[in-house]
This record gives sequence, C-alpha cells and structure tokens, in this order.
Amino acid sequence: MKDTLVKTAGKDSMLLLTDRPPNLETPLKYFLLDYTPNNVFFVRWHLAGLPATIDKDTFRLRIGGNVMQQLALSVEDLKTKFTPYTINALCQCAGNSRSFFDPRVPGGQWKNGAMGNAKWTGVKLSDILAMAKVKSGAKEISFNGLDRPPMDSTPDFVKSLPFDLANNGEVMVAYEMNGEALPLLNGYPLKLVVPGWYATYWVGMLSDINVLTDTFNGFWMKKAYLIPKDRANGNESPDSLAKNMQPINKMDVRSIFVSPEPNDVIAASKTTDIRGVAFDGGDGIQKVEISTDGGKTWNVATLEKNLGKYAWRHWRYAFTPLQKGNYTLKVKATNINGETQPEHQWNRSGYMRNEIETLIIQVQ
Ligand SMILES: Nc1nc2c(c(=O)[nH]1)N[C@H]1C(S)=C(S)[C@@H](COP(=O)(O)O)O[C@H]1N2
Ligand SMILES: [Mo]
Repeated sequence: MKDTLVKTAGKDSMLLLTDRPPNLETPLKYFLLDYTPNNVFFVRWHLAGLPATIDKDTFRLRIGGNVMQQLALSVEDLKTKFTPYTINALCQCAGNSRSFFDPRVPGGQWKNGAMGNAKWTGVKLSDILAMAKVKSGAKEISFNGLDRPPMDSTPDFVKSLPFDLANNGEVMVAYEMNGEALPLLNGYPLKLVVPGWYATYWVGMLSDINVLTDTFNGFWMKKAYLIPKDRANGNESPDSLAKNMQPINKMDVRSIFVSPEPNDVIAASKTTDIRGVAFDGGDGIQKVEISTDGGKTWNVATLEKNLGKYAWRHWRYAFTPLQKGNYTLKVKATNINGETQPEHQWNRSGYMRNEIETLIIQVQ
C-alpha cells in the first residue's frame, strides 16, 4: 500500500493512518537521530473528542482518591514546587508494526514508526504522591486525560498501573519532551511517562490521577490491551487462541532496521553501513546480531552510544556485498537477561511485535 504523507497542526510530513482521531506515523528516516523530533513524533489517539486548545492557566492536574490531601496543580506548580526530573525513554505503541502480522489483524495498520525516543522532563509521580500523602492500602492508580469519547458508546480512555510501579521514582508526569512543551497532539500539557512499558499507559493530556484501594475495572484495562498470559512474546495462534489474558505491560526486546529502507538499492563491492535501533523494557541491550544470508550465519553489530536503559540503542554493521542480486538481511537483539526475539509471532490484537526483523535489499 502506498504511504499517505500529510502535514497537520504543529507537525511536519508524517504517514497518515486516520485523521479523526489523529493517528500519525513517523517516517523511518528520523530514527537515525538519537531523539525523535517533536514535529514528527508519532501520534495515537483512541477517541475523537480531543480539545482543540488547552488553557495552561486554568488547566489543573487533580490528584484524589486514597490520599490525605487532594491536589489541584497547575503546570506552573509542577515546574516550581517540585524538583525537575529528566529521563530518556522510548515511547512505543503496543500496536507498533501491526501491519506485518500474518495473518493480518484488525487495528491501526502501523509499520515500524509508531514509536519515538525522547528526553522527558517533568516531575516524578512519587514526589506528587508524597505531597498528596497516600493513605495505607493503595493498590493501583488510575490515569485519565482530557480527551473524551465522541459518543457515549465508547468508554473514556482511562488506564491504571500497580501502585508500586507508579510510585517507583521513574514513572513521571512530563511537561517537556526534548526540551520543549509537548505538542498538543502528543498530549499537551502533561503526559504520564512509564519508562519501559508500552505507550498505552503513557496517558496524554493527563488531568486526573486517582489512588485506588482496589483493582481498576475500566474497559481499557479489562477488555482492551490484553495479551495472552504466561506465553513468551504474547504468542498464540489463530486456531488456538489463548484462554487466559492479562493487561499488556513491559516492552519486549526488539531491534529494527532503519537504513537502508525496504527496496533501497545499494552498490556491490562497496561498504554500506546497515543501521538500526534496539531496545527492551529497561534491562539493557547486550548484543545485536545481523545476518546477511537469510539467517544462516550471524555477525555481531557495533552498539553505539548508550542513551540510558529505557532509551533505544543505535547499532551499525558494515556490509560489503560482493555479488549483485537480492539479499535477505535479518536483525536480532538480545538483552542482558538473555531474552531475545522469536522467529515467528502472532496474536489476535497485533500487540508487542518483536519477531526477528527481515529486510530485503537489492545490490547492483
Ligand atoms: N489521553 C490519552 N492518552 C493516550 C492515548 C489516548 O487515546 N488518550 N493513547 C495511548 C496510546 S495507545 C499511545 S500509543 C500513546 C501515543 O502517544 P503519542 O500520541 O504521544 O505518540 O498515547 C497513549 N496515551
Ligand atoms: Mo498505542
């Protein structure tokens, strides 16, 4: 299918998936950069009821539920009453690369561009919770944003996290991405950042934080974003669907090619730098291996600068093909726990794809 590129409010040319709600994919070439620029950072909204503008002066982040002190904080309060915190982290949609599942599955037909690496600045959620003085018995925290369902038929987008994770000192409320205010389409003015976890938890236009003494039962935790339980890589098969499901959580180890791109032509007897990124849920990448013969033999790629355990890691491999023709390249990452990528993977919702990536290039 041919890509549709569009320029929308505050964004440069991106791949259009849907325009209402806005769903935009980042062109692959930007993944050569350490940080994905805000004006091409992917966009994913579930509900079409998005505010067109948000007044920073009247906006308040409300913290309530099982706390001694309910809070209503302005963005200015977050900037002045707390110690700023910055972390580099990859934000990857659970459905990134869904279009490559075979057999195909319904949902946004993303290629590999439903992710981005950014420097997030804001306040640790644990600091906000300390100010609100959480009472004993807290079990989960739910997070809601300003977006609303256009009709009552779709449930509002609300997500929850286990209390201990939410309070771990890394989960944060970001008011800046790559040193600037967040674009409206990426959740201005505040986005929850959950390093290492799929982006479905990174609630944008975050307006309500609710400390709960029980399990949250909302639609977006109990019916959507479920993966097969206790199965490696969230795997199941169309003729034997998993019976036990659980909410998606930490990201699987993965690597992708960034350059060359599919169908690019490279020169024989010359060296081409094959480049890409690798990442996992925050344990750290141990090695990236490349095959240039369809998976028969593997060679180690060079890992580039470490931007932090929750960020992606660029890698590079010098490839000098001697013969003309088509080459089948493969890339496979392994993290420090020895976890690696499967040869084949499928699930009904097209989540957490991390199958070993294949790239076919022409040598001339
Ligand atoms: N309020 C709100 N937050 C949300 C969503 C949403 O629909 N509403 N979508 C989630 C999903 S599924 C993804 S992949 C990320 C996308 O973040 P981005 O639009 O900044 O790329 O936001 C998450 N946070
Ligand atoms: Mo997503």
